Amino acid sequence: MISQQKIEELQAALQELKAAREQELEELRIQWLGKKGEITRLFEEFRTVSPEQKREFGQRLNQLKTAAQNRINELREALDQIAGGGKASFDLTKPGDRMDLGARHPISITREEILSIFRKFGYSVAEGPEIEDDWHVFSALNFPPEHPARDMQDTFFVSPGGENPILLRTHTSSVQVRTMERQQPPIRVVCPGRVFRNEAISARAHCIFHQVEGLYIDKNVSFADLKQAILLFAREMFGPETQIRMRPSYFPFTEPSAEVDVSCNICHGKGCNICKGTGWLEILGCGMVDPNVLRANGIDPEVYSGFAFGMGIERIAMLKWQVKDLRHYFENDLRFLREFETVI
Ligand code: 2NM
Repeated sequence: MISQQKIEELQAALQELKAAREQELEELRIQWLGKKGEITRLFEEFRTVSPEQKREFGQRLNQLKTAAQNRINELREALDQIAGGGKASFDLTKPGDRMDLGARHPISITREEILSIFRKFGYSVAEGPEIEDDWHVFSALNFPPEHPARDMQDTFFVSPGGENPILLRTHTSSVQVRTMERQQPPIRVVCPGRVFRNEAISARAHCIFHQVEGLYIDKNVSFADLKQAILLFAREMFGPETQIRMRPSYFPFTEPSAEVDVSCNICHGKGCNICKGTGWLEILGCGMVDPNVLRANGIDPEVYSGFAFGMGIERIAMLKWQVKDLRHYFENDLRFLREFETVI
């Protein structure tokens, strides 16, 4: 005999049904709606119900059947959503989406090339802090107290004022000061890193850029040694035919000082728009380390001498790849970065 209670029990049980796989769902469907299923069996029993009860039980039974069908459909949809439950709802043979491949930044490529040339010459590589104090950036490098580089116009101060203000380094020479603090000559070191100058941003200047500076101190180091080191570097970097020329210059930390040009690797000296018709491109500054710098860093200038040089990585990279605007290096436009995908 079908009781109302039995139908209600089944209604409630419907809500508890769960299926984690397609096969479980099929078993539930057979159990509830199949030919030998629970509900089919109730419909058979229904035939024996007295005529006066038929109408009411018939209605309830039909409601139960519809609810069971709905519940099974609900479970099927849920299974389809979690990737089909054995029957994949997506095409497993479809090729994957292409992933964007990263490439090395031209500044990193150039820095590594510069460093590997100097490693070959026997230099070691040193790095140091970007946030520095006045001593390591200026005083130990023979910058007089009133030197304009110390001005707020040129230098970013973290905490200005006092004996030894904290600031962002304007060159990586500060790392060479730290090397001299730690180590007596012979010293052969190159220092790559980010430097900061309070400048208006343009095609040729940026307030953040990258440098490699070098320092060589030993007994009897001469200007001829400096010139040969720079010539060998230039030929490794820009090709064996490269010529250099030196023009007198001034830096607080070197005396004498020079600016170095390389022969234009585009027109080979004939004159083009890259070298502005001169046949020469400026690549770095250098000089013999001022005795005041050696003395300030505990090295006896009567015993030792040395040379130093500094170059901007952006500038070297611009010459190498004819990059016309420095801002490209900082904007991370993929169209620019992708040009270097195949370089390394
Ligand atoms: C330059 C040009 C000339 C330089 C000097 C020193 C140190 F620490 F020895 F004094 N480091 N780098 C130097 C000299 C840097 O950059 C254009």
